Amino acid sequence: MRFTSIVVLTGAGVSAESGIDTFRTKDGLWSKIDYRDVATPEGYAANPVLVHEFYNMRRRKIATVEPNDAHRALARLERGFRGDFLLVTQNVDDLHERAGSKKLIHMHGEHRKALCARCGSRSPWEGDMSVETACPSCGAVGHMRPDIVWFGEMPYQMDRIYDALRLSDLFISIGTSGNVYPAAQFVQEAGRNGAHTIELNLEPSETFDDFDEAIHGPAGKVVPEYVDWLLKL
Ligand code: BJW
Repeated sequence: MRFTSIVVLTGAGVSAESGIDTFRTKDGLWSKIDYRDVATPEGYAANPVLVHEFYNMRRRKIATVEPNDAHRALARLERGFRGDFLLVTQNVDDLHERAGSKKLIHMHGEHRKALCARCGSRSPWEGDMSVETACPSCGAVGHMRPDIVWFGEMPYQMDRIYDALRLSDLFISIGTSGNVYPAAQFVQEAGRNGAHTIELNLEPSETFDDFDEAIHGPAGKVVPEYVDWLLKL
């Protein structure tokens, strides 16, 4: 293996073949609902009932789907690679961990966690949530929200992610349109520090020109093929 440190970034496209909606494709979530209503702090303040309904529906959905070959291939890469490895996902589903990934950061939060806006505690969460839900830590009612990073909020563990990007010699971006920052800038950060950068996506992303190399096709096909090739180097 000629690489010593790999960072993988995944987006909604890696879970598409498992049956999870993407955001910006023709039939994606943002074609059905205005993101300002459900994915901003202002939308939540204006209509928390709508926001809870939106996330309850999506939390129920992830319990009905399974990881696909792309998730499994990334877990295989983590197990088989001897250097430093970090998987950064923008996805809020749990399909990477269910496929076996362990060195993983959910930079945009997780469906299966709740955040108390009053005391700041995070709790594992399985069922529905409402404006009447009490915080398991402080007991306050009416302050529980999905532990999801909305527009205008700071994504999680950015220091750890940028440290890994700066040390990486291979950056792999999978199933993301490159529309949302700061994730859309990771390719530049890794490339500036000398990493080889590759995009694996159904189609050229918004940041396609920033990559050294690209393979376009469905993640369930191109990711296992690329991982097989990497592990044979
Ligand atoms: C397949 C496939 C198959 C389909 N196989 N591929 C400039 C600089 C910095 C920030 C900004 C900036 N300009 C504006 C901002 C602010 C804003 C932003 O980016 N706005 C843009 C709209 C312009 N960003 C923020 O507010 C973020 N916070 C922030 O910036 O804090 C300050 C900060 C600055 C600098 C450093 C550090 C901090 C927070 C962003 C929060 C995003 N939240 C969401 C919703 C919550 C999750 C949820 O409800 O589920 O996260 S938005 C949504 O987009 C979701 C996703 O994680 C995210 C990315 O989408 P993704 O994954 O790329 O999905 P799609 O649908 O766009 O693309 C899917 C791709 O897959 C497509 O290309 C398909 O072709 C492909 N595909 N099937 C392979 N089978």
